[in-house]
Amino acid sequence: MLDSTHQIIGACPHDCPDTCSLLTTVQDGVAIKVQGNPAHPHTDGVLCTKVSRYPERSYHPQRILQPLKRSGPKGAGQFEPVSWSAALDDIAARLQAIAARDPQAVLPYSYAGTMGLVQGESIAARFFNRLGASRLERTICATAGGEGLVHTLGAKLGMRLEFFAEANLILIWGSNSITSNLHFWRYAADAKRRGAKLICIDPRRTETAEKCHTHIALLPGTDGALALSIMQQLVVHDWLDHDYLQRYTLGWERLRERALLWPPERAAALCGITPAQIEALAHDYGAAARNGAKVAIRLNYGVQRVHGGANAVRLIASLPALVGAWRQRSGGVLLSSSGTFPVQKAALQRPDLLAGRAPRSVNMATIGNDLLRPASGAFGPAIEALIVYNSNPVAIAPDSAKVVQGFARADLFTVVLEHFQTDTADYADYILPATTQLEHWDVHSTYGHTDVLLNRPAIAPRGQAWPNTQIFRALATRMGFTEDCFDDTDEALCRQAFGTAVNFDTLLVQGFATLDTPEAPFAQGGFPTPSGKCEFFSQRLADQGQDGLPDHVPNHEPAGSSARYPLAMISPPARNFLNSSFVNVTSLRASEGEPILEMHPDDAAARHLSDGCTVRVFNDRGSTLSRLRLNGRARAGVVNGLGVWWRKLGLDGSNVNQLTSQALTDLGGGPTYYDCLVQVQAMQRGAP
Ligand SMILES: Nc1nc2c(c(=O)[nH]1)N[C@H]1C(S)=C(S)[C@@H](COP(=O)(O)OP(=O)(O)OC[C@H]3O[C@@H](n4cnc5c(=O)[nH]c(N)nc54)[C@H](O)[C@@H]3O)O[C@H]1N2
Ligand SMILES: Nc1nc2c(c(=O)[nH]1)N[C@H]1C(S)=C(S)[C@@H](COP(=O)(O)OP(=O)(O)OC[C@H]3O[C@@H](n4cnc5c(=O)[nH]c(N)nc54)[C@H](O)[C@@H]3O)O[C@H]1N2
Ligand SMILES: [Mo]
Repeated sequence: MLDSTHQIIGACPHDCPDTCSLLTTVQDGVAIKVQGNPAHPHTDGVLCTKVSRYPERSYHPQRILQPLKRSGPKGAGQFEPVSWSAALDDIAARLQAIAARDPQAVLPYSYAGTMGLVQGESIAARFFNRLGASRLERTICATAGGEGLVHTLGAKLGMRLEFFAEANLILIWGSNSITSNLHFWRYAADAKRRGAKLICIDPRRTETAEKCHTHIALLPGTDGALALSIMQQLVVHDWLDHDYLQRYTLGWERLRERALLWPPERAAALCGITPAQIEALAHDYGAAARNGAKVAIRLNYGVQRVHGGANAVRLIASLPALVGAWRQRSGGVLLSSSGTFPVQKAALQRPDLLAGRAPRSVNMATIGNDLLRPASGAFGPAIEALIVYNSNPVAIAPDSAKVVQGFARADLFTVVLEHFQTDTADYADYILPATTQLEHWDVHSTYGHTDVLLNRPAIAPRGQAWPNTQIFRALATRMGFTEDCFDDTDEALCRQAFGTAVNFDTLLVQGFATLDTPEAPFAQGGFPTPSGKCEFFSQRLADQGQDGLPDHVPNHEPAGSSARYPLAMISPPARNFLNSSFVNVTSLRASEGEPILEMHPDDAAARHLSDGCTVRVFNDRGSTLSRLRLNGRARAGVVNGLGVWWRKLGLDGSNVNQLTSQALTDLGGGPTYYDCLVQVQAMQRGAP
């Protein structure tokens, strides 16, 4: 007789560089446990707290398990059950009527609620291409840094994750690795045990900063100046690899000149640190490399959520070439490994279905303004329908007041595919129940390591939930889209994702497959840039009218530039949440407690504020309430508002994005969440 208990290998779907291999224990058709797969080297049998609670999330009593139709005013969150066929018939009819006027009035809005290539942009992308809907620029997270990297190294490539364990020095730059990249941290901790020095560069004293030997708490948005000043020191002390510079880089003379403008005194004043800190950092990096040590940088997206984010990444990504760190497999920089994967994007998304049309693009970071924009020659038609999947824009997009106003438009038709009634789902006309990772097929690339992962369903879909793919297939049928590609099954899509580049049988058997990548990708140059070199100077950018050479680009809202709003606010992730996912999982929300604002004791004393009081954080864009914490994590002049809470689970029905702006980054059109000035005051008794 078959044992009723068995284990299924899957993949963690979340937007995280670790992309873990999961082992789900199923008993009598019920997933009773999710753990890290011990056979997968990077996962090594270990999961973060959040994802080990995956069954609690999937069996949550508030899971949406049937289609729902709005029964109250927009945004009131009142719904009544409706059948799948009634919902799909009505949605298709509404979309057809809009598309008959102009299909660009329909906008998809999606991000990485699941990073799966199949439940992400496969059938959904085919559907919107066939319709001719507006395209969404998916900028919300990483495009500034991505552009910075591509214009320097040529692609989103870098050091292999596992080789950090052998490094002698690791700069952890703009990354709270213990929270957001735990399986990198395990390699860094290995290196530390073997004697490596760890240096954290982060305005916040994070749990990661605490475990490093040195913490440099610079002001937000000043990383470009710091990198230039490190370069200045490398030049002055001649800690340079002249041979590497000469053979494998482009534009050194010009960059050298610019770096010399940044002596430590100048940069330190801007960064809010001391010249001695910069000198010591440059010494740790440059002198060590000069002596043959392996110097590695784990850069993360924390640095690029400011006006000059892409330029900062260009400067930091240039450092390894100055000292020849790339010569060794345990030297260099890693921001993203996503360029490693030969994803067959055209096969999955079928841009040919556009049939020559070139619909306009809408930037997801400015959805607040764009939903409120009337039709115009420059913009095109007003947005009349919004189909949201794998994202919670009302909570996570910047400048919430505008976003909420846009979603509340009575004439906007909104469909939300979700697991839960999120802040965004509250504004839907229809909520369609989607399956979780335990219930569907998918295949994953990652941005933190170099393995492909397969996710097999562990349990049957709960209630009437459908995979995103099935929902878009059914809509395609109702819209009269008859192309064969809408019939592809999820398993077939998993096979198409990498074509022959990955052995699918290996994936089926062990759940992951390691790509064959070079150990030291740029040991002998070979950068995938137009020149084949590490491009300090980018002709491509110069041709676009940009500065061909990277520079320090000041924040839109520089610290200290406003008397009314004297504090810089950053809003990095809370450890037990994943963006806005998991906020509604009771055990995890209990660990976080309440929306927290961390402040330096001097800034608190100046405002007569004490630990634990409720504070109003505000600027011209809005205000939100938080619980004040004087826990030693905030530097003077900077407050940390940990994100991203569901608005309706916060203290006053809002969250930190009430304060963030829709201003964009220097390249890549990214949002500038960490470029935000505020003031803080005690909440007045009786005040609203
Ligand atoms: N637990 C958890 N894990 C996550 C996430 C989550 O929400 N929760 N988010 C996931 C996502 S979407 C992503 S994109 C990845 C990466 O996500 P990231 O957002 O890069 O997350 P962190 O690694 O926390 O890095 C942000 C760090 O940068 C710091 N920082 C803020 N401004 C600056 C600055 O101007 N300069 C410097 N040097 N540092 C700054 C913050 O204090 C914080 O410690 O992590 C993923 N992993
Ligand atoms: N203030 C501030 N704001 C931020 C950030 C910050 O650091 N500070 N970080 C930014 C970053 S880096 C990012 S990446 C964005 C992330 O923003 P989003 O990509 O919107 O991520 P989540 O908030 O996690 O919301 C994902 C939603 O997708 C749903 N989902 C998951 N799987 C599926 C599925 O298979 N099907 C369907 N239909 N739905 C699914 C989940 O239930 C969840 O509600 O937030 C950004 N917002
Ligand atoms: Mo992200």
